[in-house]
Amino acid sequence: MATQVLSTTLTTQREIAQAVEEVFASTAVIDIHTHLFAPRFENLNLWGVDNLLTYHYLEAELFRTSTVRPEQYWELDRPARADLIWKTMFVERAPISEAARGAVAALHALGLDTNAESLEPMREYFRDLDVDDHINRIFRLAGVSSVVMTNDPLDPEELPFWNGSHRPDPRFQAALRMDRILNLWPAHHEEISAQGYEVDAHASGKSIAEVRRFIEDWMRRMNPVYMAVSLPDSFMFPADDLRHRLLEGAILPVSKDLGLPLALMIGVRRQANPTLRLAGDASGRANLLALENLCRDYPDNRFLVSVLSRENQHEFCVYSRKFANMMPFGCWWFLNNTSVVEEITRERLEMLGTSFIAQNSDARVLEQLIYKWRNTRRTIGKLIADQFALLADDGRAVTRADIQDAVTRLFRTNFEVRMMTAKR
Ligand code: FIX
Ligand code: ZN
Repeated sequence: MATQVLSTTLTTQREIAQAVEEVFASTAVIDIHTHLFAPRFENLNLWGVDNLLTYHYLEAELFRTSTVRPEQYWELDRPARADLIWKTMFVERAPISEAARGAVAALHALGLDTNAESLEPMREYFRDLDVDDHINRIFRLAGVSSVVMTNDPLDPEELPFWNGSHRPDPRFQAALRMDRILNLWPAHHEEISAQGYEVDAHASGKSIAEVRRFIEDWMRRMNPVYMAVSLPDSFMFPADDLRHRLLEGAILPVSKDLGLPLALMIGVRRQANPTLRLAGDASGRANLLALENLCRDYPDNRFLVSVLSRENQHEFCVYSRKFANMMPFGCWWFLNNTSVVEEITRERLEMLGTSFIAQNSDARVLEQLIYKWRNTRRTIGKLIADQFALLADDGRAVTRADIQDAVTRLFRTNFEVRMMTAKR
């Protein structure tokens, strides 16, 4: 784009809104947290209409809409589950919830008939696709340049794909996820032993040092862009518990020494209703004193932080103002709905300017990138335009370059530059 255009002052609200829309449309984002997998992970790489419709957000809504009981639903194979969801939630009524509307937006963007009664024509469309081309097309449609996966070194389904050499796929970067280690040690420590590390049920003796060695080895294998853990609403730090010992003795030192951020995703109540499986998790208000203690006592560590409860968001902004070693990211999961994104992102723009990572998709199925990023551009675009219109009104000349700079920071460089290259 010509410098002249970039430096032209935008005076009216309409000019500003249009510039934001254009800048946003031409800026590819980095999606810093997803559950997508590169094609080399074979069946873990989820795409296509049956996966799209059996997304756990939709499954949770199905049980409110249909009389089918979870145990009956789980007996069905995936296409039958998708058929049931389509019939109940898309054919028999208008799919107006955010997740249902999202599936419509994704299918529509691919030119598929979203009023169809049967899924067969859609299945046929996906059957003929070349996966690699399809990924490139979806990334283009979604305006995404790369995504970060969620990679668990104790996940038995994922493990086989990390053996041996593999060519890195620049579209998919790794993130080393540690939920099983930090939240479920009693059930999973033997899997660490099975990989050749001397750990025990109480994380005593050599265990902590061995966890450190385990993580360092996996760092070399995965080359992750950050380490991550989701934490319950009851999370506290410091605490007299095993998680504290693992964090203090192994995870925080590795994160600091390797200059790799630790992502803390706080506030999930796992399996509030286990009969719903993946759809059975809920959220709870957390005590963010834990964050204050961590960020203050570990000033040389960098933290990426997302908080699940809406009720925590204002104090989360306040803490972000206190600690430059913390980078807030995204409107996570139950927050990723238009009304809540609007509310909390406006608050963040007002309190933090452009010093946060505005959104990630959390996509589990490839085509979800289309609707999740479409929603984000639509909702957050308006908020950015509002801030710039107020700025113009208050007497500062606003240019397209200012807008480009803000969008690039919020959706690319706050991660790419501030988080990834600060120390490495
Ligand atoms: O822990 C997480 O990373 C969560 O995002 C998931 O576990 C959750 O199931 C999800 O997909 C939310 O969007
Ligand atoms: Zn996630």
